[in-house]
Amino acid sequence: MMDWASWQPRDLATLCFVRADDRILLIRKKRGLGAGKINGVGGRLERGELPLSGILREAQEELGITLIDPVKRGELHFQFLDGYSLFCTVFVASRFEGTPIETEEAVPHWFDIRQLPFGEMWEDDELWLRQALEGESFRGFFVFKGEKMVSQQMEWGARK
Ligand code: 8DG
Repeated sequence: MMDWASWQPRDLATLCFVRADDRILLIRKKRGLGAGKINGVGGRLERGELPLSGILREAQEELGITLIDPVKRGELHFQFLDGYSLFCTVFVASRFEGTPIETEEAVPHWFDIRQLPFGEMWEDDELWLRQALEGESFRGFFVFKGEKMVSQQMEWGARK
């Protein structure tokens, strides 16, 4: 059993899911943790960087877009059995400026929100992504062995 109360993450990260009507903007990640997978934009924070600044920077670096008013929806806690650990703040945004372009880090893809590509995403995403897009807030606690989720716990907050 994990003692999440005293858990300290090695790194901090962010994610943002851009929703426009019935579509969601995702990326195919070309490198880093989760390379090859489909995910929201995001990445690890730089030293001293706040989650909001980090997600704005990542959206710019990965897709060349400027997020407008991303709203925090969730917090993800990942413990990997090799010792690595990561805390991730999850945002949802409904507007952005610019046109998503392929970069060295990512390829943009739009998906219908009723057909999210969970088979190509991290395993935990199916537990919270639909709800996050509907405006629920959440905290997730996950243990991974490599890319395999070995335990999960979800906590739900108020619907906004
Ligand atoms: P790099 O320099 O290593 O290339 O990139 P980075 O920007 O420092 O970090 P990254 O490798 O892109 O950071 C990992 C991203 O993956 C970060 O946005 C958090 C995200 N991520 C996990 N685990 C999971 C997960 O289980 N589900 C989802 N949706 N995202 C995850 O690390």
